[in-house]
Amino acid sequence: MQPSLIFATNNQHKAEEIQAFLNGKFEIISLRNAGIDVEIPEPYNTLEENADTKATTIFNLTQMDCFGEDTGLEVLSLNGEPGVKSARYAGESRNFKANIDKLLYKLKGKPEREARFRTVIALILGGKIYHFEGTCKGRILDAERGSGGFGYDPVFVPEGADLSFAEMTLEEKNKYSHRAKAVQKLIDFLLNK
Ligand code: ITT
Repeated sequence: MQPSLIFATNNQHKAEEIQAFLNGKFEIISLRNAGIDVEIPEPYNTLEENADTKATTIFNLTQMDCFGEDTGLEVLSLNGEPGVKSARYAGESRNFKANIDKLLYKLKGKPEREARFRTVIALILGGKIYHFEGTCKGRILDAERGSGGFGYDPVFVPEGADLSFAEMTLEEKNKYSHRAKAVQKLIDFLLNK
């Protein structure tokens, strides 16, 4: 029998994406469904350390197998910004629209639009910690397109696609996405254990 895992996130969009990707084949329990209401800190300067903190916070509360993930958008011509600061790029209010406006302002007039999303998952299984990474290369648009998804999705077009992530269904986004790739590695690891 496969273990049930708690997903240490307060971001419902992430939980929905992963549920759509797993398509019922694997059980994960959201913090909401586990009845856990906790603010998870992410104070570090690397995705790895923040992912560890999310998983460890929930493990310490529940003693159950769990995973957390941290994701950043890394823009080449901005030296990897907003990166680990993606959620708070335009300030502590963590406002998606303000973050996009700041990004587009910084890229105004720049022809170089190359970027990638990077997700790091930290899994705690049997008290041990494991890491899985997924990346998705693409480019930043000049203006927002689409109303789906979350975060920077309206301004990101993945390599090999014409639509922005916000113009895609969850299933389409999962064909390209950093998060889906990291989750696939997590699943492969669990199935081969
Ligand atoms: P948890 O820590 O509770 O998981 P969070 O929203 O704080 O949720 P992150 O720190 O990993 O999660 O997110 C960083 C930000 O990066 C997030 O708020 C979005 O603005 C952006 N982001 C992450 N994944 C994204 C995706 O798939 N598409 C677009 N933007 C994304």
